[in-house]
Amino acid sequence: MAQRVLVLNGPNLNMLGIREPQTYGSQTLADIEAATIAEGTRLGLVVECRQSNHEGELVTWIQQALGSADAIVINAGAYSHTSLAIHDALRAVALPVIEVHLSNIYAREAFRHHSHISAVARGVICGLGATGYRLALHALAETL
Ligand code: CA2
Repeated sequence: MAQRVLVLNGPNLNMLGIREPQTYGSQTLADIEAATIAEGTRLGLVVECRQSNHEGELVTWIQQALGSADAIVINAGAYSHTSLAIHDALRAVALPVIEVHLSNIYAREAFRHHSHISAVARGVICGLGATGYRLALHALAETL
C-alpha cells in the first residue's frame, strides 16, 4: 500500500509569494504544495498538505496523523523556535518526521538557530527553498 505523508506548514507561510521574496522565494504556498504533491506521486507516496497559523490546530493535526499518515514533513515556521507543544505532539505520535525550512536558519538571527522540532526529527533540511520539501519526500521514500 502507498505510504502517506502529511506535509504541515505553520504560521505566515500562507504569505509565501506575496511578501519577502528575497528571503522566502517567489513561489506561493499553493505552488509549493502542488510541486510537493506531484513529486510524491512520482515517488509512489500519497501526500496531503495543510497550513495553519494556529499552534493548537497544528498539534491536533499531528495527533490525528496517528493512524492516518506514515510520516510527517513539517515547516512549523516561527513555532519551530518556540513550541514545546508541537515538539511534544511529534514525540507522542512517534512517526518519522523531516523538518524543513525554506531559509538557512543558521545564517539568520540567533533566535532562529534553535528549533524544538529538530530533537524529534529524523532529519532537518534548511536553506534550499521549496526544493527542501521534495528532498524530504525522497528521504522518506527511501526509508519508509
Ligand atoms: O525558513 C523557514 O522556512 C522558516 O520556517 C520561516 C518562518 C521563520 O519564522 C523561521 O525562522 C524559518 C517564517 C515564515 C514566514 O513566512 C513568510 C512568507 C512570506 C512573507 C512573510 C512571511
